[in-house]
Amino acid sequence: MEALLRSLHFLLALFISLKHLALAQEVNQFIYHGFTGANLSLNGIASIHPNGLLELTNTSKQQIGHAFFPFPFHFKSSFPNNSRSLSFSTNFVFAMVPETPTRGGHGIALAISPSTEFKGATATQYLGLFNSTTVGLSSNHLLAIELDAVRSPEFRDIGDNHVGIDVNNLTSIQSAPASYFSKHERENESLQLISGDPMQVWIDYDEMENLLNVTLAPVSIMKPQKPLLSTPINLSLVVLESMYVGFSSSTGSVSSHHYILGWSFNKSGQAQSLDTSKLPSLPPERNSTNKPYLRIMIPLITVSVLLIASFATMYIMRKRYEEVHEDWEQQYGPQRFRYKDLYKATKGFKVKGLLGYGGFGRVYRGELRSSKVEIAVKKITHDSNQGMKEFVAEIATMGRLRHRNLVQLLGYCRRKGELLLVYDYMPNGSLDKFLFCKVKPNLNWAQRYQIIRGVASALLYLHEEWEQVVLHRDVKASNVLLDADLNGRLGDFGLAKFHDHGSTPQTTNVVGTVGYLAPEITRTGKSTTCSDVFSFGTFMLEVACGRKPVESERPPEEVVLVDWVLECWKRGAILGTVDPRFEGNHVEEEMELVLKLGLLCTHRTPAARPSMRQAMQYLDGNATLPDLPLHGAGIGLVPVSNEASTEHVLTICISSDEISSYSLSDSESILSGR
Ligand SMILES: *[C@@H]1O[C@H](CO)[C@@H](O)[C@H](O)[C@H]1NC(C)=O
Ligand SMILES: *[C@@H]1O[C@H](CO)[C@@H](O)[C@H](O)[C@H]1NC(C)=O
Ligand SMILES: *[C@@H]1O[C@H](CO)[C@@H](O)[C@H](O)[C@H]1NC(C)=O
Ligand SMILES: *[C@@H]1O[C@H](CO)[C@@H](O)[C@H](O)[C@H]1NC(C)=O
Ligand SMILES: *[C@@H]1O[C@H](CO)[C@@H](O)[C@H](O)[C@H]1NC(C)=O
Ligand SMILES: *[C@@H]1O[C@H](CO)[C@@H](O)[C@H](O)[C@H]1NC(C)=O
Ligand SMILES: *[C@@H]1O[C@H](CO)[C@@H](O)[C@H](O)[C@H]1NC(C)=O
Ligand SMILES: *[C@@H]1O[C@H](CO)[C@@H](O)[C@H](O)[C@H]1NC(C)=O
Ligand SMILES: *[C@@H]1O[C@H](CO)[C@@H](O)[C@H](O)[C@H]1NC(C)=O
Ligand SMILES: *[C@@H]1O[C@H](CO)[C@@H](O)[C@H](O)[C@H]1NC(C)=O
Ligand SMILES: *[C@@H]1O[C@H](CO)[C@@H](O)[C@H](O)[C@H]1NC(C)=O
Ligand SMILES: CC(=O)N[C@H]1CO[C@H](CO)[C@@H](O)[C@@H]1O
Repeated sequence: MEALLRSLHFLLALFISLKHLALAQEVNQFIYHGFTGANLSLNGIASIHPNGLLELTNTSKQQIGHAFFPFPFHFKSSFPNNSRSLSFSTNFVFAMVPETPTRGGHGIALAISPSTEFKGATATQYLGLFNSTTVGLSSNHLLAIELDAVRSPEFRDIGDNHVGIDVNNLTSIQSAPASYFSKHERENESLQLISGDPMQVWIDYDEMENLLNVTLAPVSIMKPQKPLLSTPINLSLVVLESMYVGFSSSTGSVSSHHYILGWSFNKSGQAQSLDTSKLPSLPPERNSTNKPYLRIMIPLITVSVLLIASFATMYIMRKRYEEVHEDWEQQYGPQRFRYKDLYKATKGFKVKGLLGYGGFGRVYRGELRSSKVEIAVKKITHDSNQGMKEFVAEIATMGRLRHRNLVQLLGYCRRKGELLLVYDYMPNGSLDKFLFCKVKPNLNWAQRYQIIRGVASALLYLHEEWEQVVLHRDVKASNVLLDADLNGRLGDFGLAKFHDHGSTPQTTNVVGTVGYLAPEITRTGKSTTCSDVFSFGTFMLEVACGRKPVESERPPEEVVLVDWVLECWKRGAILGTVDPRFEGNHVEEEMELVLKLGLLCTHRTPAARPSMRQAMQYLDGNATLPDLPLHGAGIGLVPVSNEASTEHVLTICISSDEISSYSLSDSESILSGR
């Protein structure tokens, strides 16, 4: 019984060993679509995912991963007649998913080696195959096909994205940049090893040809006709009889996930093609379109870009709408406009809305969004804060002035280096355009007389009817604006004062406009109601005669309007100065009144000028113009002459081209009343 059992046991053992022998002899080919349950010899950090994906390395630094087929293959047949003994064929699908999109390493090598153990092998550029002492030794008996993603100068790497054939040594006997020959394009298409996309490699060696071919292609492409590398090599000088095949991979200071998805090997013929549909998929977040950093980074980047953009917008908006506020301004709160509102009202101070270049700045047309009120915004640039407090106080005062012949000042706004004044919008623009530009229609006498009276009543209001005396300082046709009903409205009041403080006036103490300036201002530098009356006189003559106070292109005796009217009046021909555009359609009495009042107002002696109340009365016909001889009417501007008695001569220097110097002659013009 015991003998029987023993013999049975023996038979069983024999059977098993025979089976093993048969198995060992059979194994000269294999094919894996994924490695689930595969009996691979794994080393280092290599592992097989549950879905069959073989991960040689993860992104841990300075690591090695080995995965070898557990049984050796016979490379040198003991039967010399076996011509295929050295030939082999293999193909596999790999993927390198770098830790950051552009940096990964070091690479994967398919190795044919006498052992599955690589004693002392190091990571990084040694790919887990050698170390610095073993590299290059012919005793290694090692053939490797490297897929190298890092350039190692010591091994004369051609770049950081190449395929090479290594024999015992990491200095490749041949290498080429990762690429494949495209049948359609009939040219080489380059590939990025660390793109994260699966790629296929075919390695074929034919002992008879003595050629080792390496071919690379994206996984979706059939095997290209032309190999990437085709290297003559006599493997019998390299390999031993029994050799293992497998993969070695390493990471360095840069790392990638190195994956093998499928592998086919054949020692006795052409390796079967892999069925790419049967391959395991890469970890979802790690395939090319859904890289982990992208999954996190894309929303992160999007959010940060949005944040930055909104902060930038807010910053730009804040910058754009930035204002200057000071504590002392709080009392003027109601008159303060927000810059943002003015910016929007004028559509960003577009050139299209530019109404003109006023006395001290540009004037823009706009419409307040909230109230739909049409406004004109005057932008005054100034470079100092000096006098700003006083000026704003004055503006606040001006804002309280109410008269139908004044352009209403609605408020102000302050920015760095900029002051904005907000006025009612006057649709018909300034009077000088009507008087001197032929584009605007002519104004008839009734309209002009109405305008003169309007301006006179505004000045009367400023001088006498308001709680304080307000000097305009710059009465002239271009400062008279016309509303929709062509009523004259005096604008820009009080601004001359600002001129005093800020910006860069050409004359520091003389304020006003040449031709409208009362002579005493040039002596004293002081404005008075009388000097406003003088300017008003000039303005009246301007409107009646339809010409500017100084027109240098006219005959010498006509250059200065006041003098010309005066001379004509002396000759009894005052109506000869009337604007020819009336074509005689004017009321002679009114015209004469305006011209004479103009002369009276421009009298050289301030005291001889009427007050605005008197002027108003004359214009309303409530009082008769004094029929007195006028002494020194007119500013008497005549070209400088040597005969003029110097003690009474005052020279104003004006930076104007034609008229650079005038003297105020003291010649007493005796006007005989008529
Ligand atoms: C890589 O794999 C090794 C071994 O499985 C593990 O210890 C390590 O934590 C992994 N590293 C990363 C970054 O996943
Ligand atoms: C796996 O391979 C080893 C040799 O590396 C062998 O000893 C073991 O029996 C094999 N296991 C199976 C299940 O094939
Ligand atoms: C090679 O020789 C062995 C024995 O010498 C023989 O069994 C085998 O059939 C031969 N193979 C071929 C391909 O000729
Ligand atoms: C390289 O590996 C060999 C074999 O294990 C070992 O003898 C040698 O010391 C190693 N060299 C270095 C530099 O690690
Ligand atoms: C490795 O190959 C290169 C190039 O053929 C050679 O210069 C170098 O000496 C080799 N290394 C060793 C250790 O033989
Ligand atoms: C394609 O690449 C191979 C190997 O690098 C090279 O020999 C061949 O000339 C290239 N062909 C073209 C069309 O660039
Ligand atoms: C290697 O490539 C060359 C050139 O394309 C070809 O002639 C040869 O048959 C190939 N050899 C193998 C084993 O694929
Ligand atoms: C390869 O090398 C072996 C040994 O040196 C030699 O016998 C054989 O003829 C060589 N093969 C070729 C194709 O040169
Ligand atoms: C190996 O090659 C033989 C002969 O071409 C073929 O019949 C067999 O299917 C191949 N096996 C594999 C796994 O490639
Ligand atoms: C990425 O992974 C998902 C899920 O596994 C898969 O559906 C998709 O096809 C993969 N994309 C690529 C380009 O591999
Ligand atoms: C002029 O007289 C009219 C009526 O006599 C009067 O209504 C008006 O107020 C007077 N104007 C002035 C400025 O006194
Ligand atoms: C003469 C002139 O241009 N009058 C215009 C003044 O403004 C109003 C309102 O815009 C226009 O209707 C007039 O034609």
